[in-house]
Amino acid sequence: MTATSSSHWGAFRVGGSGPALRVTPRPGDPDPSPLLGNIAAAHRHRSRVARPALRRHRAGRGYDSFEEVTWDTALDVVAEALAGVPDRSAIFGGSYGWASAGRFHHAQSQLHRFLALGGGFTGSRNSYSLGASLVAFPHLVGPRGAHDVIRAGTDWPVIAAHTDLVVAFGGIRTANAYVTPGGRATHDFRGHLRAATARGLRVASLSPLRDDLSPELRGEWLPIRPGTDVAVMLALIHVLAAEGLADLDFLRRHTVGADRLLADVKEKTPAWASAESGLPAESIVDLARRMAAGRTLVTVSWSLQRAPYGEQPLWAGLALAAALGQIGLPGGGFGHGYGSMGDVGGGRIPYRLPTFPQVPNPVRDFIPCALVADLLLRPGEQFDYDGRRRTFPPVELVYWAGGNPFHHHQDLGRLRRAFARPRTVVVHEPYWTATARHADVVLPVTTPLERDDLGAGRGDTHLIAMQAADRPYAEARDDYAIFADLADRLGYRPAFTEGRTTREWLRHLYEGWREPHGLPGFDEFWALGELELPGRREDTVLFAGFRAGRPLDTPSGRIELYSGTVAAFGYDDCPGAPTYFRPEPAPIVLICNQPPTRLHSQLDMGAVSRDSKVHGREPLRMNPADAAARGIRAGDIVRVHNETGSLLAGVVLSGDCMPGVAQLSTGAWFDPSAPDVATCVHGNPNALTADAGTSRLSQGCTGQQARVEISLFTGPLPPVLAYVPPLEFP
Ligand SMILES: Nc1nc2c(c(=O)[nH]1)N[C@H]1C(S)=C(S)[C@@H](COP(=O)(O)OP(=O)(O)OC[C@H]3O[C@@H](n4cnc5c(=O)[nH]c(N)nc54)[C@H](O)[C@@H]3O)O[C@H]1N2
Ligand SMILES: Nc1nc2c(c(=O)[nH]1)N[C@H]1C(S)=C(S)[C@@H](COP(=O)(O)OP(=O)(O)OC[C@H]3O[C@@H](n4cnc5c(=O)[nH]c(N)nc54)[C@H](O)[C@@H]3O)O[C@H]1N2
Ligand SMILES: [Mo]
Repeated sequence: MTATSSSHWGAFRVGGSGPALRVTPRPGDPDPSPLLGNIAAAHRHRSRVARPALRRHRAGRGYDSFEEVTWDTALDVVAEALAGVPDRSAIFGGSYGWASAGRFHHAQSQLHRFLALGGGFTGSRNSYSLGASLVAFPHLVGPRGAHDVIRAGTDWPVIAAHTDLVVAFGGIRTANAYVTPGGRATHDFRGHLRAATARGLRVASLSPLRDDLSPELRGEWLPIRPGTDVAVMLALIHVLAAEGLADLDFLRRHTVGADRLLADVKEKTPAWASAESGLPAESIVDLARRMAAGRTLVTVSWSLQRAPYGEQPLWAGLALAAALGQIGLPGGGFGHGYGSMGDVGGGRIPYRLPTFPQVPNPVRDFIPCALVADLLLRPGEQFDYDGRRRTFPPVELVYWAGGNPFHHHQDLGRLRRAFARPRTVVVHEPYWTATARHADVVLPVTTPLERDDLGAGRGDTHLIAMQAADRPYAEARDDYAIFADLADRLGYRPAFTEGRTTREWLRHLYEGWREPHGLPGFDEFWALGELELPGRREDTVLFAGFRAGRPLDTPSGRIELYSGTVAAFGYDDCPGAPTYFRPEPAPIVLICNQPPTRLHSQLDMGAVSRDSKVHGREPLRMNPADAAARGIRAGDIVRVHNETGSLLAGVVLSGDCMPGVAQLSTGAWFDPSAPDVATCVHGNPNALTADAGTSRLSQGCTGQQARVEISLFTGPLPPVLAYVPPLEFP
């Protein structure tokens, strides 16, 4: 029997079961993701959580082993712990993370509904992906404009048809575009790139890594030191202004703050930007001229804002596009995140997809998500965020379902100290992740292969019937079933379930949604396995309406190249206009980007991810000259270290890294089992990233870069214990 299913990296078919489970791509997908190769080996991997488990209280969270208990015992413990926190703001249920594809079983939605109906919880806002963008853009282009920039940018077919030159700060990475939250049935990204290239599109990729430019694209790599993009952007505006190539009419009619900007860039010469960025001054002058000579799109990848002062490259990039005057023209102007995610420029469906309903959270306290360690370490203290001072509530109970903070957060040593604080930590997980190891109660949950669901992502082509392909592993249960039983113990099961089983919910969500679209009934859909989403559009031109005269919802109605609102906040780390902050010097800047071999930390034990490791450690790429200067050769194990922490990784030499830059993707399972050797012996870069926000404006994640030294490691190599369930430890 074959089942249809889906993941954040695409839809697929499943045959067989248990260790013999086989995954094949969805037949209609022209370019399926290589990440499908991780699924089979992970399905029944030993790192699955088999039964509910309680921590044996000995050395402290993250150091202890666990004891398996019955579901009744575990649920009693969790219900009692929840009932023991009458002040609901002391329950932190932000639970940031991607969980799995599937519109009903989405773990955060399940948790948030459960906690909100029980009286509320302290939540979290924004994302690690777009921490600065989600707060800054509403000031620059208004809330509606921000939504458009982030969620409804110019579509790829429009770019393919109109754009001559893409100036891509942070490049356009193929590996990232396979991924879309909720999934994508048809990976058309590389097809669009090939069509655009065939029509003549060229790309200038400004990035520390050569292979940030997809091989389907033609153009050049302009190596740039991390964190210096704003200097180059301002110098490009300098050249446009000095050579009479800036569109002064556009600036006057559609922006505020242009006079100030033009005065400010007088000093920002190409020679100055060259000294900052390492890019030759002639390249900057030449690029500015080429930008003005045709239809040009300035794009800033999401990675640029996941760094200190991450608001600035957004603002300066927008200013550069404004100076060119092509904002609102087909294929010209500004873009954000091309090559960051598959749904950017990837079309839209002009209606909502079926979604598990939420209820309002009675608690008003929240944090921007990347302040989680501060929340736990600094109760009662204040923090700045978007023009307000707020207070961290005291937290007694942390509830996480569908995320892995011991993958995603910075300075994991500090996070360990933070997780030692609350009275209770509850985690739902299919796998024994580092986060599960830092819990008191671990509840084993199913994967999408073990339950029915509906699958589709933003701008998707199809709705997928995600059909259970195998029995749940051991005693694993759905998040939904767990919360239903907890709600029962706490006296609100009917409110949580509305009397529906999972199958009844799926039917209910689907039937309530499909009718206006003239789609078949649930049983027919389920038997078909998928259906095409009607009315899909791929013709969006960002800010076309604005150019035609519709004001933005900023205070001025225009693009704010100077924001009086932001200026009035008085933040020295985010003033009222785009500002260059010189990055701290470092022997090596470590780029901690997204892994091409998996999604974040998910299925790190899968075949594609495991095959990439060097002596079982995460591969670290570095420039041959930097390696030679340190006596390091390909295949060596190195110790990467700074004042925050250290890790072991396996070396790959590559001229694709510019000198002074190394690259180590996120997501190797955090393994602090040999602390005398390194904070993480497996190669999770968050062992040594700094836990600091982008600025007081957004407090976004800055994990994309770390400043490190790299040394040859010659000691005895400790084993990687990250996948060994912590049940048998002494
Ligand atoms: N240094 C550095 N750090 C970064 C970044 C960076 O650029 N550099 N990027 C950041 C970004 S953009 C992001 S989005 C984050 C990602 O961080 P996360 O989203 O936290 O990472 P995932 O590995 O996807 O974690 C999802 C977890 O949910 C579990 N899970 C899957 N399905 C289910 C389910 O149905 N129920 C439950 N209960 N659990 C489930 C998985 O096993 C996995 O452990 O990382 C951030 N961290
Ligand atoms: N395969 C795969 N795809 C994914 C994910 C995954 O885990 N795996 N995660 C998804 C998620 S949640 C997100 S948010 C997106 C993230 O999308 P992005 O944030 O755009 O992706 P990254 O791969 O982190 O970074 C892209 C590139 O930016 C470059 N870069 C870093 N710092 C600088 C800088 O200062 N200046 C310049 N010019 N370039 C810089 C790096 O060379 C890096 O390779 O990816 C998504 N796609
Ligand atoms: Mo992300």
